[in-house]
Amino acid sequence: MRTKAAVAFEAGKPLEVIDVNLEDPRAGEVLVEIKATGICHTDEFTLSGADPEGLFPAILGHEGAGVVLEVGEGVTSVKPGDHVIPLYTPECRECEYCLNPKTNLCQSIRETQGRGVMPDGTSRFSTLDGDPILHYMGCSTFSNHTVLPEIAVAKIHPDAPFDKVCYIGCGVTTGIGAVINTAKVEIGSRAIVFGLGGIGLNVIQGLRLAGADQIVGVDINPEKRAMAERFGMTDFVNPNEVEGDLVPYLVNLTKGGADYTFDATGNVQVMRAALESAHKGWGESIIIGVAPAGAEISTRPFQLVTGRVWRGTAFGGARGRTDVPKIVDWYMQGKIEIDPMITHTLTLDEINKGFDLMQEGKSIRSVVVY
Ligand code: NAD
Ligand code: AHE
Ligand code: ZN
Repeated sequence: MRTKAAVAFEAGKPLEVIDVNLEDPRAGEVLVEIKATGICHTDEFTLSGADPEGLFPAILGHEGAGVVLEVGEGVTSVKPGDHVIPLYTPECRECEYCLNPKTNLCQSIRETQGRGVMPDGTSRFSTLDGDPILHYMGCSTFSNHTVLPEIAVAKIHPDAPFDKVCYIGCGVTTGIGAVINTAKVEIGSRAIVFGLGGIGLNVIQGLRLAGADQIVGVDINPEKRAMAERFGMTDFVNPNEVEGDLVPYLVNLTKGGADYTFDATGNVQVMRAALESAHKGWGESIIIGVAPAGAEISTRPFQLVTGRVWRGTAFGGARGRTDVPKIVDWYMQGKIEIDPMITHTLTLDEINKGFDLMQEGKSIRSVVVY
Protein backbone atom coordinates (compact mmCIF):
# COMPACT_ATOMS: atom_id res chain seq x y z
CA MET A 1 0.00 0.00 0.00
CA ARG A 2 0.92 3.65 -0.20
CA THR A 3 0.90 5.80 2.96
CA LYS A 4 2.07 9.21 4.17
CA ALA A 5 5.10 9.45 6.45
CA ALA A 6 7.62 11.92 7.84
CA VAL A 7 10.97 10.55 6.71
CA ALA A 8 14.35 11.32 8.33
CA PHE A 9 16.65 11.22 5.29
CA GLU A 10 19.71 12.64 7.07
CA ALA A 11 20.85 13.46 10.60
CA GLY A 12 20.34 17.08 11.52
CA LYS A 13 17.88 17.81 8.68
CA PRO A 14 14.12 18.40 9.07
CA LEU A 15 11.81 15.45 8.40
CA GLU A 16 10.28 15.28 4.90
CA VAL A 17 6.57 14.44 4.70
CA ILE A 18 6.13 12.24 1.63
CA ASP A 19 4.18 9.27 0.29
CA VAL A 20 5.96 5.95 0.87
CA ASN A 21 5.33 2.31 -0.01
CA LEU A 22 4.45 -0.11 2.78
CA GLU A 23 4.44 -3.86 2.17
CA ASP A 24 1.80 -6.19 3.64
CA PRO A 25 2.42 -7.77 7.04
CA ARG A 26 4.25 -11.11 6.85
CA ALA A 27 3.89 -14.09 9.21
CA GLY A 28 3.75 -12.94 12.84
CA GLU A 29 3.27 -9.28 11.85
CA VAL A 30 0.41 -6.80 11.95
CA LEU A 31 -0.51 -3.74 9.87
CA VAL A 32 -1.57 -0.81 12.07
CA GLU A 33 -3.15 2.48 11.09
CA ILE A 34 -1.50 5.01 13.42
CA LYS A 35 -4.09 7.54 14.61
CA ALA A 36 -1.81 9.69 16.78
CA THR A 37 1.83 9.87 17.88
CA GLY A 38 3.73 11.85 20.47
CA ILE A 39 7.18 13.35 19.79
CA CYS A 40 9.63 12.20 22.47
CA HIS A 41 13.06 13.70 23.13
CA THR A 42 14.56 10.38 22.00
CA ASP A 43 13.23 11.03 18.46
CA GLU A 44 15.05 14.38 18.52
CA PHE A 45 18.20 12.68 19.91
CA THR A 46 18.27 10.23 17.02
CA LEU A 47 17.41 12.85 14.39
CA SER A 48 20.21 15.10 15.71
CA GLY A 49 22.82 12.42 14.93
CA ALA A 50 23.72 11.88 18.64
CA ASP A 51 22.39 8.28 18.71
CA PRO A 52 25.12 5.68 18.12
CA GLU A 53 22.39 3.41 16.76
CA GLY A 54 20.88 6.10 14.51
CA LEU A 55 20.40 4.97 10.91
CA PHE A 56 19.07 6.89 7.91
CA PRO A 57 16.85 7.10 5.95
CA ALA A 58 14.35 6.02 8.57
CA ILE A 59 10.83 6.68 9.76
CA LEU A 60 11.15 7.78 13.39
CA GLY A 61 8.46 7.89 16.09
CA HIS A 62 7.82 5.40 18.90
CA GLU A 63 4.94 6.88 20.94
CA GLY A 64 1.84 5.97 18.98
CA ALA A 65 -1.66 4.51 19.13
CA GLY A 66 -3.84 3.12 16.36
CA VAL A 67 -6.01 0.37 14.93
CA VAL A 68 -5.06 -3.04 13.58
CA LEU A 69 -6.08 -3.24 9.91
CA GLU A 70 -4.65 -6.59 8.90
CA VAL A 71 -2.77 -9.49 10.47
CA GLY A 72 -0.20 -11.85 8.95
CA GLU A 73 -0.20 -15.62 9.08
CA GLY A 74 -0.14 -17.14 12.57
CA VAL A 75 -1.12 -13.98 14.46
CA THR A 76 -3.54 -14.88 17.25
CA SER A 77 -3.35 -12.23 19.98
CA VAL A 78 -4.85 -9.33 17.97
CA LYS A 79 -7.32 -9.02 15.09
CA PRO A 80 -8.43 -6.32 12.65
CA GLY A 81 -10.32 -3.58 14.51
CA ASP A 82 -8.38 -3.93 17.77
CA HIS A 83 -6.97 -0.71 19.22
CA VAL A 84 -3.28 -0.99 20.03
CA ILE A 85 -0.17 0.84 21.25
CA PRO A 86 3.11 -0.10 19.49
CA LEU A 87 5.87 -1.28 21.84
CA TYR A 88 9.53 -0.40 21.36
CA THR A 89 10.17 -2.83 24.19
CA PRO A 90 8.25 -5.90 23.01
CA GLU A 91 7.11 -8.77 25.23
CA CYS A 92 7.48 -12.21 23.65
CA ARG A 93 6.88 -14.02 26.97
CA GLU A 94 9.30 -16.75 25.89
CA CYS A 95 12.89 -15.43 25.80
CA GLU A 96 15.36 -15.73 28.68
CA TYR A 97 14.74 -12.07 29.54
CA CYS A 98 10.92 -12.28 29.53
CA LEU A 99 11.17 -15.35 31.76
CA ASN A 100 13.34 -13.48 34.29
CA PRO A 101 11.21 -11.30 36.61
CA LYS A 102 14.18 -8.95 37.12
CA THR A 103 13.92 -7.29 33.68
CA ASN A 104 11.47 -6.01 31.09
CA LEU A 105 14.08 -6.01 28.30
CA CYS A 106 12.69 -8.69 25.95
CA GLN A 107 15.59 -9.49 23.61
CA SER A 108 13.83 -11.72 21.09
CA ILE A 109 13.96 -9.11 18.28
CA ARG A 110 16.36 -6.50 19.73
CA GLU A 111 19.14 -7.13 17.20
CA THR A 112 17.02 -6.63 14.07
CA GLN A 113 15.15 -3.75 15.72
CA GLY A 114 18.49 -1.98 16.28
CA ARG A 115 19.30 -2.42 12.58
CA GLY A 116 16.00 -0.81 11.54
CA VAL A 117 14.52 -3.95 10.04
CA MET A 118 11.75 -6.44 10.83
CA PRO A 119 12.67 -9.76 12.53
CA ASP A 120 13.18 -11.43 9.10
CA GLY A 121 15.91 -8.87 8.33
CA THR A 122 13.99 -6.79 5.77
CA SER A 123 12.17 -3.44 5.82
CA ARG A 124 8.51 -3.02 4.87
CA PHE A 125 9.01 0.66 3.94
CA SER A 126 10.44 2.07 0.70
CA THR A 127 10.32 5.27 -1.32
CA LEU A 128 8.05 5.44 -4.36
CA ASP A 129 11.27 4.84 -6.38
CA GLY A 130 11.79 1.57 -4.49
CA ASP A 131 14.70 2.64 -2.24
CA PRO A 132 14.46 1.06 1.21
CA ILE A 133 13.59 3.17 4.24
CA LEU A 134 14.41 1.80 7.70
CA HIS A 135 12.09 1.23 10.67
CA TYR A 136 12.90 2.91 14.00
CA MET A 137 12.74 1.35 17.47
CA GLY A 138 10.50 -1.27 15.90
CA CYS A 139 7.65 1.26 15.71
CA SER A 140 7.95 4.06 13.07
CA THR A 141 4.88 5.89 14.30
CA PHE A 142 5.66 8.97 12.16
CA SER A 143 3.93 7.03 9.38
CA ASN A 144 0.15 6.92 9.01
CA HIS A 145 0.47 3.13 8.59
CA THR A 146 3.17 0.82 9.91
CA VAL A 147 3.93 -2.88 10.21
CA LEU A 148 4.88 -4.30 13.62
CA PRO A 149 5.70 -7.70 15.06
CA GLU A 150 2.71 -9.16 16.93
CA ILE A 151 4.80 -9.23 20.14
CA ALA A 152 5.27 -5.46 19.81
CA VAL A 153 1.65 -4.37 20.13
CA ALA A 154 -0.42 -3.95 23.30
CA LYS A 155 -4.20 -4.28 22.88
CA ILE A 156 -5.93 -1.43 24.73
CA HIS A 157 -9.42 -0.29 25.78
CA PRO A 158 -11.44 0.44 22.61
CA ASP A 159 -12.80 3.74 23.97
CA ALA A 160 -9.40 5.19 24.89
CA PRO A 161 -8.71 8.44 22.95
CA PHE A 162 -5.77 7.88 20.59
CA ASP A 163 -4.56 11.47 20.82
CA LYS A 164 -4.00 11.11 24.59
CA VAL A 165 -3.09 7.47 25.19
CA CYS A 166 -0.41 7.49 22.49
CA TYR A 167 1.73 9.15 25.22
CA ILE A 168 1.52 5.87 27.20
CA GLY A 169 3.58 4.37 24.36
CA CYS A 170 6.65 6.01 25.94
CA GLY A 171 6.57 9.05 28.25
CA VAL A 172 3.80 8.19 30.70
CA THR A 173 4.88 4.57 31.15
CA THR A 174 8.58 5.48 31.38
CA GLY A 175 8.06 8.12 34.08
CA ILE A 176 5.48 6.34 36.22
CA GLY A 177 7.19 2.97 35.70
CA ALA A 178 10.59 4.34 36.80
CA VAL A 179 9.00 5.15 40.16
CA ILE A 180 6.86 2.06 40.63
CA ASN A 181 8.75 -0.74 38.84
CA THR A 182 12.39 0.39 38.99
CA ALA A 183 12.79 2.46 42.16
CA LYS A 184 9.84 0.85 43.99
CA VAL A 185 9.37 4.10 45.93
CA GLU A 186 7.83 3.76 49.40
CA ILE A 187 5.19 5.98 51.04
CA GLY A 188 6.78 8.97 52.77
CA SER A 189 9.91 9.06 50.59
CA ARG A 190 11.82 12.19 49.62
CA ALA A 191 12.68 12.42 45.92
CA ILE A 192 14.41 14.72 43.44
CA VAL A 193 13.53 14.79 39.74
CA PHE A 194 16.04 16.39 37.35
CA GLY A 195 14.37 17.59 34.12
CA LEU A 196 10.68 18.53 34.16
CA GLY A 197 9.82 17.66 30.56
CA GLY A 198 7.60 14.94 29.12
CA ILE A 199 9.31 12.22 31.17
CA GLY A 200 10.12 14.10 34.38
CA LEU A 201 6.52 15.23 34.85
CA ASN A 202 5.41 11.61 34.71
CA VAL A 203 8.04 10.71 37.30
CA ILE A 204 6.43 13.40 39.48
CA GLN A 205 2.97 11.98 38.78
CA GLY A 206 4.31 8.51 39.72
CA LEU A 207 5.85 9.84 42.94
CA ARG A 208 2.54 11.36 43.96
CA LEU A 209 0.80 8.02 43.25
CA ALA A 210 3.43 6.23 45.36
CA GLY A 211 2.84 8.58 48.29
CA ALA A 212 6.17 10.45 48.35
CA ASP A 213 6.26 13.25 50.97
CA GLN A 214 8.78 15.56 49.29
CA ILE A 215 9.09 15.89 45.50
CA VAL A 216 11.83 18.31 44.46
CA GLY A 217 11.90 19.29 40.77
CA VAL A 218 15.10 20.65 39.18
CA ASP A 219 15.06 22.40 35.80
CA ILE A 220 17.02 25.20 34.16
CA ASN A 221 13.80 26.36 32.45
CA PRO A 222 11.62 28.19 35.02
CA GLU A 223 8.61 27.87 32.71
CA LYS A 224 8.41 24.17 33.63
CA ARG A 225 7.59 25.01 37.25
CA ALA A 226 3.83 25.55 37.09
CA MET A 227 3.00 22.27 35.33
CA ALA A 228 5.26 20.32 37.72
CA GLU A 229 3.47 21.86 40.73
CA ARG A 230 0.15 20.85 39.21
CA PHE A 231 1.36 17.23 39.16
CA GLY A 232 2.67 17.18 42.74
CA MET A 233 6.10 18.87 42.88
CA THR A 234 6.60 20.31 46.38
CA ASP A 235 9.85 22.30 45.82
CA PHE A 236 11.34 23.82 42.64
CA VAL A 237 15.05 24.41 42.13
CA ASN A 238 16.54 26.30 39.20
CA PRO A 239 20.28 25.41 39.24
CA ASN A 240 21.07 28.78 37.66
CA GLU A 241 19.64 30.54 40.73
CA VAL A 242 21.47 28.46 43.34
CA GLU A 243 24.44 30.19 44.93
CA GLY A 244 27.32 27.72 45.26
CA ASP A 245 27.17 24.04 44.35
CA LEU A 246 23.87 22.39 43.51
CA VAL A 247 24.52 19.07 45.29
CA PRO A 248 24.99 20.42 48.85
CA TYR A 249 21.99 22.70 48.29
CA LEU A 250 19.81 19.69 47.38
CA VAL A 251 21.21 17.53 50.18
CA ASN A 252 20.31 20.28 52.65
CA LEU A 253 16.83 20.75 51.13
CA THR A 254 16.09 17.02 51.48
CA LYS A 255 17.49 16.79 55.04
CA GLY A 256 20.55 14.71 54.22
CA GLY A 257 19.84 13.65 50.63
CA ALA A 258 16.89 12.13 48.81
CA ASP A 259 15.75 8.52 49.14
CA TYR A 260 15.33 8.49 45.35
CA THR A 261 16.61 10.73 42.57
CA PHE A 262 15.79 10.53 38.86
CA ASP A 263 17.64 11.93 35.85
CA ALA A 264 15.24 12.84 33.04
CA THR A 265 17.63 15.15 31.16
CA GLY A 266 20.16 12.89 29.39
CA ASN A 267 22.99 15.17 30.59
CA VAL A 268 25.84 13.21 32.19
CA GLN A 269 26.82 16.06 34.55
CA VAL A 270 23.23 16.12 35.78
CA MET A 271 23.36 12.32 36.24
CA ARG A 272 26.36 12.79 38.54
CA ALA A 273 24.56 15.46 40.56
CA ALA A 274 21.55 13.14 40.81
CA LEU A 275 23.66 10.30 42.20
CA GLU A 276 25.47 12.57 44.64
CA SER A 277 22.29 14.17 45.98
CA ALA A 278 20.92 10.75 46.94
CA HIS A 279 21.08 9.97 50.67
CA LYS A 280 24.26 8.45 52.11
CA GLY A 281 23.71 4.82 53.09
CA TRP A 282 20.58 4.10 51.06
CA GLY A 283 19.74 6.69 48.37
CA GLU A 284 19.07 5.33 44.89
CA SER A 285 19.51 7.28 41.67
CA ILE A 286 17.67 6.18 38.56
CA ILE A 287 18.99 7.14 35.11
CA ILE A 288 16.19 7.61 32.58
CA GLY A 289 17.82 10.16 30.25
CA VAL A 290 19.56 8.96 27.10
CA ALA A 291 23.04 10.44 26.59
CA PRO A 292 24.79 11.22 23.28
CA ALA A 293 27.32 8.89 21.64
CA GLY A 294 30.63 9.04 23.49
CA ALA A 295 29.23 10.54 26.71
CA GLU A 296 30.17 8.75 29.93
CA ILE A 297 29.09 9.04 33.56
CA SER A 298 31.55 9.45 36.40
CA THR A 299 31.62 9.90 40.15
CA ARG A 300 33.97 9.09 43.00
CA PRO A 301 33.60 5.38 43.81
CA PHE A 302 33.31 6.54 47.43
CA GLN A 303 29.78 7.71 46.55
CA LEU A 304 28.83 4.07 45.97
CA VAL A 305 31.02 2.66 48.73
CA THR A 306 28.99 4.81 51.10
CA GLY A 307 25.74 3.23 50.08
CA ARG A 308 24.32 5.16 47.14
CA VAL A 309 23.00 3.04 44.27
CA TRP A 310 23.04 3.87 40.56
CA ARG A 311 20.35 2.22 38.41
CA GLY A 312 18.90 2.69 34.94
CA THR A 313 15.49 2.05 33.44
CA ALA A 314 14.11 1.55 29.94
CA PHE A 315 10.39 1.99 29.28
CA GLY A 316 9.97 2.31 33.06
CA GLY A 317 10.63 -1.37 33.58
CA ALA A 318 7.21 -2.08 32.05
CA ARG A 319 6.32 -5.30 30.24
CA GLY A 320 4.38 -3.78 27.40
CA ARG A 321 1.67 -6.28 26.48
CA THR A 322 0.88 -6.85 30.18
CA ASP A 323 1.33 -3.37 31.71
CA VAL A 324 0.39 -0.89 28.96
CA PRO A 325 -3.32 -1.92 28.83
CA LYS A 326 -3.46 -1.45 32.63
CA ILE A 327 -1.98 2.05 32.40
CA VAL A 328 -4.54 2.92 29.70
CA ASP A 329 -7.26 1.72 32.12
CA TRP A 330 -5.78 3.90 34.92
CA TYR A 331 -6.15 6.88 32.57
CA MET A 332 -9.73 5.92 31.67
CA GLN A 333 -10.56 5.59 35.40
CA GLY A 334 -9.01 8.99 36.23
CA LYS A 335 -6.19 7.50 38.35
CA ILE A 336 -3.58 9.28 36.24
CA GLU A 337 -3.76 12.46 34.17
CA ILE A 338 -2.42 12.96 30.68
CA ASP A 339 -4.39 15.74 28.96
CA PRO A 340 -2.67 18.83 30.48
CA MET A 341 0.76 17.53 29.47
CA ILE A 342 -0.23 17.46 25.81
CA THR A 343 0.46 21.10 25.15
CA HIS A 344 0.38 21.03 21.33
CA THR A 345 -1.59 19.05 18.72
CA LEU A 346 -0.23 19.10 15.17
CA THR A 347 -0.88 17.61 11.76
CA LEU A 348 1.78 15.39 10.16
CA ASP A 349 2.68 18.26 7.82
CA GLU A 350 3.50 20.35 10.90
CA ILE A 351 5.69 17.70 12.58
CA ASN A 352 8.94 19.70 12.37
CA LYS A 353 7.24 22.44 14.41
CA GLY A 354 6.89 19.84 17.20
CA PHE A 355 10.68 19.37 17.22
CA ASP A 356 11.20 23.16 17.27
CA LEU A 357 8.80 23.59 20.21
CA MET A 358 10.69 20.90 22.15
CA GLN A 359 14.09 22.47 21.47
CA GLU A 360 12.77 25.91 22.46
CA GLY A 361 11.44 24.47 25.75
CA LYS A 362 7.90 25.63 24.84
CA SER A 363 6.10 22.26 24.86
CA ILE A 364 5.73 19.31 27.18
CA ARG A 365 4.35 16.90 24.60
CA SER A 366 3.42 17.67 21.02
CA VAL A 367 1.11 15.06 19.52
CA VAL A 368 0.62 14.55 15.79
CA VAL A 369 -2.92 13.51 14.91
CA TYR A 370 -3.35 11.80 11.52
P1 NAD B 1 12.13 17.05 27.29
O1 NAD B 1 12.91 17.81 26.34
O2 NAD B 1 10.65 17.14 27.29
O3 NAD B 1 12.60 17.41 28.81
C1 NAD B 1 13.92 17.57 29.20
C2 NAD B 1 13.91 18.59 30.36
O4 NAD B 1 15.22 18.64 30.92
C3 NAD B 1 13.56 20.01 29.89
O5 NAD B 1 12.54 20.56 30.70
C4 NAD B 1 14.88 20.78 30.06
O6 NAD B 1 14.68 22.13 30.37
C5 NAD B 1 15.51 20.00 31.22
N1 NAD B 1 16.96 20.15 31.30
C6 NAD B 1 17.87 20.17 30.28
N2 NAD B 1 19.11 20.34 30.76
C7 NAD B 1 18.99 20.43 32.11
C8 NAD B 1 19.93 20.63 33.18
N3 NAD B 1 21.23 20.77 32.93
N4 NAD B 1 19.45 20.65 34.44
C9 NAD B 1 18.13 20.53 34.69
N5 NAD B 1 17.19 20.37 33.73
C10 NAD B 1 17.64 20.31 32.46
O7 NAD B 1 12.58 15.52 27.13
P2 NAD B 1 11.78 14.20 27.57
O8 NAD B 1 10.94 13.73 26.44
O9 NAD B 1 11.20 14.44 28.90
O10 NAD B 1 13.01 13.17 27.68
C11 NAD B 1 13.95 13.31 28.73
C12 NAD B 1 15.08 12.31 28.56
O11 NAD B 1 14.60 10.98 28.77
C13 NAD B 1 15.70 12.31 27.16
O12 NAD B 1 17.10 12.07 27.31
C14 NAD B 1 15.04 11.10 26.50
O13 NAD B 1 15.81 10.60 25.44
C15 NAD B 1 14.97 10.16 27.68
N6 NAD B 1 14.00 9.05 27.62
C16 NAD B 1 14.39 7.85 28.12
C17 NAD B 1 13.50 6.80 28.16
C18 NAD B 1 13.91 5.48 28.75
O14 NAD B 1 13.19 4.49 28.55
N7 NAD B 1 15.00 5.40 29.46
C19 NAD B 1 12.20 6.96 27.66
C20 NAD B 1 11.84 8.21 27.15
C21 NAD B 1 12.75 9.26 27.12
N1 AHE C 1 20.22 3.83 20.92
C1 AHE C 1 20.76 4.53 22.07
C2 AHE C 1 20.02 4.24 23.34
C3 AHE C 1 18.58 4.61 23.26
C4 AHE C 1 17.86 4.11 24.49
O1 AHE C 1 18.45 3.93 25.57
N2 AHE C 1 16.58 3.89 24.35
C5 AHE C 1 15.75 3.48 25.46
C6 AHE C 1 14.38 3.95 25.18
S1 AHE C 1 14.28 5.70 25.00
C7 AHE C 1 12.66 5.94 24.65
O2 AHE C 1 12.41 7.23 24.46
C8 AHE C 1 15.69 1.94 25.56
O3 AHE C 1 14.65 1.32 25.53
N3 AHE C 1 16.83 1.35 25.73
C9 AHE C 1 16.96 -0.09 25.79
C10 AHE C 1 17.29 -0.65 24.43
O4 AHE C 1 17.39 -1.86 24.32
O5 AHE C 1 17.44 0.15 23.49
C11 AHE C 1 22.24 4.22 22.26
O6 AHE C 1 22.86 4.90 23.08
O7 AHE C 1 22.75 3.34 21.54
ZN1 ZN D 1 10.49 7.97 24.09
